[in-house]
Amino acid sequence: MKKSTDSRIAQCYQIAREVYASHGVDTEAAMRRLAKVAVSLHCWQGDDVGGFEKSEEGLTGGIQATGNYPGKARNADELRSDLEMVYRLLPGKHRLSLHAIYAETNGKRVDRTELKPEHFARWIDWAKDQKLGLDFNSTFFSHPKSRSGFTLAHPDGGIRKFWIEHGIVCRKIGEQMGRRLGTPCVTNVWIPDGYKDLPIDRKTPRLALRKSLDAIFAEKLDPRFHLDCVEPKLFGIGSESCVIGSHEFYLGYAVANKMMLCLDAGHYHPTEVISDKISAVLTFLDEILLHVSRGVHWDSDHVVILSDELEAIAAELVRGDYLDRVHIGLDFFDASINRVAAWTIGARSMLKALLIALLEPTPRLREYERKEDYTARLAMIEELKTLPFGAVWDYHCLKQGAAVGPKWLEEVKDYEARVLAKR
Ligand code: RNT
Ligand code: ZN
Repeated sequence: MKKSTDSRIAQCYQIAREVYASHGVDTEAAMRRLAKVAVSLHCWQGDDVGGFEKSEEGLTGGIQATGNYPGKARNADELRSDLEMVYRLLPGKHRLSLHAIYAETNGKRVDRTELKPEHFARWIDWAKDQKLGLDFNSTFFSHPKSRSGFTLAHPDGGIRKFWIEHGIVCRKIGEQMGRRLGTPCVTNVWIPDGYKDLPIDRKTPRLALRKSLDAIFAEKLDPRFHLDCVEPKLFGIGSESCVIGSHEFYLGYAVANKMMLCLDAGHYHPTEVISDKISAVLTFLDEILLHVSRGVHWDSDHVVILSDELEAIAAELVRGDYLDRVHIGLDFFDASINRVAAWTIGARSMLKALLIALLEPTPRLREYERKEDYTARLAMIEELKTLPFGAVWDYHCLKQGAAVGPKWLEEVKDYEARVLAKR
């Protein structure tokens, strides 16, 4: 049975290969390139951005994971087990993005300013064992000292100092991750600071944020091990009128300080898209991070699907030859469906979008554009959509030893019955 399915996949692929070849596209080269792309999975989909701190604080910071699907990971071992399941279902070798609240402190209360690389030793050992690279995020929310909704831009110098120290220790942790794993760790800073209603003074908190960031990033770290990144946002729940770390703020900061900017697909106006921003910001920045997400009305964090915008993002990365300058991370959290499936759907969609982009006969489209033949450009973009991309995707998954087609869902359902349902 397995054998005949495999040979059917191979047959379909042979036909698809010829179809793409007739458009001047080398499917083998596309699959080779895709196999080298690492997507950084976000650990926080596995437990609704809960983390393992012993605190009653709950999730704050203007983000929300809605739903109460059973089986969420309750500790790091469960989270790692869930992640192993996801990685098995994906073609290629990928990364993991951790948040500071996922520290393992042996049951001890360790405040955010006291965190050290040793609190991530088990994560690092595991990543080494699994051959995964790690990325990191400081956690500026879900903490008593962020209750007012302000952290690095807080009017109180003492509170700002606390969060500055947190930012500093997180860079040290990220640097250790990079050193130990031999691949640079991107440490991302996102803060929730903002006002629900119209502020009188937008200037003072922005100046304060700039100073706080300068203090966090004062020490230069070796880019072979560690890369700094800042993430802007338009609004959050409870910060609808003004977010201090806005797009313009951080774009300016990243350019001025030669560091990475994170573009989160859910952090802009509803018709504003990050696919258009990639080439703009990469004109001035060496590297960027993406938080691939999906905004739906007020929510910025729905599970990623193969949407027009996802295809557009991937197309930009390929057309602009940006794959080596863009770190692809995922950022969504849905507690209303099986969490392992949510990760898998999002990550596989990202990889599919990249494969579609890699299978594009870009030189031909470019030629139409150069000749101002916009009729042919639009016509071909539409024709390409129905080429047999699925046959190449299936074959790629087969060759990479990943689940083919919806088979992964059976594996997740089985894992759910065996493991998740017993939590
Ligand atoms: C919030 C940001 C941020 C978070 C994670 C949990 O709007 O997108 O990246 O989602 O840090
Ligand atoms: Zn994000």
